Amino acid sequence: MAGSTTTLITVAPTGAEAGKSAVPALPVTLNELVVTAKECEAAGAAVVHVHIRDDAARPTLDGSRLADTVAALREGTDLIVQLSTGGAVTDSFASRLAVLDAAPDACSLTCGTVNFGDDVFANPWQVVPEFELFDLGQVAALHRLLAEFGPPAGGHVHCDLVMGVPGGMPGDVATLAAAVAALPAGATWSATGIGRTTLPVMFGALGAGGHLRVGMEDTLTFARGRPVARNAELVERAAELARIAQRPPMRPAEARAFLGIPARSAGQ
Ligand code: KMH
Ligand code: ZN
Repeated sequence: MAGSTTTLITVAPTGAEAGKSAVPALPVTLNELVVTAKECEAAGAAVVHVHIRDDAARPTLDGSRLADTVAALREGTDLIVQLSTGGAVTDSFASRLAVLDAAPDACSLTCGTVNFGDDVFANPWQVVPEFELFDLGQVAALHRLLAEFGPPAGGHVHCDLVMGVPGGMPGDVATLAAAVAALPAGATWSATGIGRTTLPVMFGALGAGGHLRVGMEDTLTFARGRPVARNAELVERAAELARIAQRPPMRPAEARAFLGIPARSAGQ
């Protein structure tokens, strides 16, 4: 498939792992999330990958909070709103599936179980895109999923390679190349490297024609000894590298067409 002339940038601003007390810059309230999303959109992001927190800043999959979050992000931005169905390692399968009821533009779907630091992120055989791949075995599971159930809603397969999780595939260029070579024909892909693998994965992805995910879900250190101050600075860096690669950031409307996500109707 012809390479893309622009770069899809996804921001994953919060995640389920970092704590607010340890990472004060982490957006955990709805207001903090919307402010962050606006800044990241201005910096070049087209998709926001969302995990939410409760009043005590703990991860939650509460249905009405999720619906309010989708509505507020749509009200405040043009970003594609992608809710996580991965949640936290402690969430039940039923509550992760119920995330779909909040009717976001997209959801993440991890294609297999992976060791996750000291925990296990369980994903037995399952539902919808974007396909999150933490390991090469999960690429094989994606082929199996598509063979059995056909393409997802919108007809387009877009994957996100999540690299460098302790227990998943390493975040290096050789592994990136192997994973990309194994993807289904016609699939598009983004990549993100956890922690110190952020930059090698970002440079590798841009060089290989892929797209980028950045954010404090994956990266809490901007440079050695320097914590991330704002999600938007990670998006700014990714956007700058994309421009240098002569594949400037995709805007949300273009990203919708690219991913097969319908344009928003009035009031959405
Ligand atoms: N928080 C991880 C256990 C996803 O969002 O879909 C799962 C995760 C994947 O972050
Ligand atoms: Zn996530």
